Amino acid sequence: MSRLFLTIAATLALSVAPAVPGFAHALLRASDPATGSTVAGAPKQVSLSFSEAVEPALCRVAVTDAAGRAMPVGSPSGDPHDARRLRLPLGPLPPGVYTVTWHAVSVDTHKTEGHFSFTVAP
Ligand SMILES: [Cu+2]
Repeated sequence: MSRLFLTIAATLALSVAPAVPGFAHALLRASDPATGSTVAGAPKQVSLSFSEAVEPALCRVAVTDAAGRAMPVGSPSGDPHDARRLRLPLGPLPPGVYTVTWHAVSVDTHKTEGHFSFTVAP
């Protein structure tokens, strides 16, 4: 095999190698209230901890009740001490099951999304 052929083969192999998926995407690592948790008393905020730094101004978080109605929430804000954290102020939540749906944009502009639920105990 010629050296040229080997070079071409190596170049092709590199070019078809899959891009590393999710390399710097903001994946949800933890939340408070935690996924599937039951909390006593309505929480004042939801805290989301991501694997990467996020852009709070570009992130959206919604909270819906068991009937799918949107609950009143504030705007997501960042944590000055941790760029990977997002905080969402909550309005009053009566006892029930709530779903938090989040759309995050990490500082590398990649978008991720997901949802989780928690319960406010009666
Ligand atoms: Cu990314």
